[in-house]
Amino acid sequence: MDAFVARATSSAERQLDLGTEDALLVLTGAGVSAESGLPTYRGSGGLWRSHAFERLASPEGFDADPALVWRFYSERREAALKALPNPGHRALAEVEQRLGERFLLVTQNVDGLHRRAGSERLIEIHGRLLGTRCSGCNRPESTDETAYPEGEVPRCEQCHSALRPAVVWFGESLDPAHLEAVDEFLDRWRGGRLVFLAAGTSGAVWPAAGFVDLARARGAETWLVNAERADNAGRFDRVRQGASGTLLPELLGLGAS
Ligand code: BV8
Ligand code: ZN
Repeated sequence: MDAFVARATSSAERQLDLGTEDALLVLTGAGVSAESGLPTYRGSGGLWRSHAFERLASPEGFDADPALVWRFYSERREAALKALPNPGHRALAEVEQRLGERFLLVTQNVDGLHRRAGSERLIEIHGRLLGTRCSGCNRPESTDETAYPEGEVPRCEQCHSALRPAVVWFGESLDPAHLEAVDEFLDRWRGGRLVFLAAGTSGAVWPAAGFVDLARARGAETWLVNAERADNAGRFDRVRQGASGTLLPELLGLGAS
């Protein structure tokens, strides 16, 4: 039977029933922020002003037209600052309090809503929208909520190169320390009940799309909560189709908050 059409039957099936001895690794994507009013990458056909996301979110795109890329990120900063965490974000912050070091949240989202919901055991593997760093020198990354006016490209006070959003672009490697932290967490808790839960992600972007396999390799139970069929759905033991704002509190045994 195709896991994707599986509908929750008994309450045990409906909930993860995480005990204090269990460990939980969560991976989230744009779908978790959809109910906060932020567009997903797939949702908008992957286009912004008819430019492909991957084109704008790339070093080549920035070199070709830094002002256009800054307009793209400035609009997303404005939207992210207006948005509020939803029950899905809050459920993950709450279960972190319960599980402590047996919990780790890895997000592909750069919108900052997990942090605003109170998540601390959080790794933003694709960076953060509300951060800026230099494209030319090792100027420390700074928090920056500025939405730069059309045509403006901020410059580095140290080397005058163009500043850029502190996100990981397509073709750029993730921080190896982040990938190590995922491996360490899976190795540390592989002996007991280890659960990998992915939510609101289409499984289209690597290496994040492969984390389910890293978890399976350690004998983890793998769950997916997603509104539509995900590219890697077949690699999950259990799939719950629906809105993360509803299903995450339910799955984690938390009343809707
Ligand atoms: C790298 C930051 C070394 C910027 C982002 C292996 C195979 C094929 C390709 C590759 C590969 N390895 C590397 C690549 C290349 C590339 C890649 O994966 N390309 C894809 C497109 C094929 N990966 C990279 O370049 C990575 N770097 O690997 O470096 C290297 C380099 C080159 C070659 C080899 C190795 C860097 C990837 C990171 C890029 N930066 N973001 C920015 O945001 O502007 S990725 C960005 O897009 C997001 O961060 C996120 O990761 C991704 C979007 O995916 P999702 O979050 O899953 O969102 P999506 O819209 O797709 O899906 C949302 C889902 O939610 C949908 O299914 C929908 O049904 C569901 N949903 C909607 N509403 C709800 C919901 N679910 C529940 N509730 C709801 N309410
Ligand atoms: Zn600089």
